[in-house]
Amino acid sequence: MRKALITGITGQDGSYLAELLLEKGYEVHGIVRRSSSINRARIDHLQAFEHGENKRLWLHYGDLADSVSLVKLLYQLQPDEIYNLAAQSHVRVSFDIPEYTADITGVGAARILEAVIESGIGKKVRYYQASSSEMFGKVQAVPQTETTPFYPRSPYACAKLMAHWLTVNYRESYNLFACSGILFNHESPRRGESFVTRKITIAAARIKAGLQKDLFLGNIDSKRDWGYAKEYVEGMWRMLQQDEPDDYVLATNETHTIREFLDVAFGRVGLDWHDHVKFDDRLLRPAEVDLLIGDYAKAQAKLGWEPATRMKGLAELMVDADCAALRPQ
Ligand code: NDP
Ligand code: GDR
Repeated sequence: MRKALITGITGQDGSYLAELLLEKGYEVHGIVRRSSSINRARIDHLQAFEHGENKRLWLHYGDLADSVSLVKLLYQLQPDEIYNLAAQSHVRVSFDIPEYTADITGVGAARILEAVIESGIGKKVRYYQASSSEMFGKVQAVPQTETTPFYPRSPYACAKLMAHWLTVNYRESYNLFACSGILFNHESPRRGESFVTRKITIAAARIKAGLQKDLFLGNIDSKRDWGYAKEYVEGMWRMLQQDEPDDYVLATNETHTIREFLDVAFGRVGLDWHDHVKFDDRLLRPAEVDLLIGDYAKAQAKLGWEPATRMKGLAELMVDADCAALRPQ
């Protein structure tokens, strides 16, 4: 039975990836952080795998800030695959806590890569790094590919760039099977509630239900390439099944403004967003990423991966899920 370790298993992508790997028959281990209240809602439905004779899901306390616990865990588990999804992943917040973001999102990758080497599993393990289209930042070319120059525009993007280059560097220095997935925005009903898509779909559902009146947003003119998270974790897995490690863009090759996302989301519940959306300048970023659109041709050719869900279908399925969650069970 193949064994995988996921950092960030309690996050959006971690939960979908855990599901996928369990379906594929893996033994799955996840690192969870200690917090004062339990924060495992996204993986609660997998509890059946945590108990009984067929136990295949283990959760371990740990933190990307704690090197020794990482080395110990890797040494004890000897995983076949590691997916490093943990991060302080909010771009706006990274301007408020840049040092912490650099430490977890950037240096965290150094800690886990070094733990791979120190624990002696470097020869057999396959490593996935969750890199981001935010690394492209200030537009240098469209659509963005694996060879488009990077120009990060936030402490988050700078930290992700460090993690990306460390992944490339450990691959070249130690012959590690290490891949960097440069993923464009991907969303789902499990998306964190402070990211713009989920903030919008929750608001559309609540306003329709009479529970909320207004929605405060920042810049609604930026353009994003939005895909469906459930499909993107399949791409992560495929990267680690290749003969050679490499870096890949996963995207939809479509871009839309936040205004367009608002049109679809509010339209789904028969509302006009212009009647409800208000501007709040506290939600602006000191530097913005104006336009992201990704070319996934390499992933299509080498991994056989392509997205099935585009912005419209995605916004609709998210609104439907948020409406359903408000109905009495
Ligand atoms: P989330 O913010 O939903 O999840 C982040 C995960 O990291 C959570 O499980 C969180 O734990 C964990 N985490 C945060 N800090 C630490 C720490 N110090 N030690 C251990 N774990 C920690 O992110 P997503 O699932 O959306 O994204 C997954 C990864 O992919 C992230 O690295 C993100 O930056 C990157 N990415 C995401 C994209 C997207 O559009 N979703 C696009 C490109 C890259 P807790 O639940 O306790 O907070
Ligand atoms: P992003 O996603 O920064 O692209 O990072 P987010 O949804 O936070 O912002 C997208 C765009 O929407 C604008 N915006 C707002 N954003 C938020 N969060 N809240 C608002 O109220 C709001 N109003 C307008 C933003 O300015 C921005 O232009 C996400 C994260 O998942 C990263 O971890 C990941 O690496 C990238 O996607 C790819």
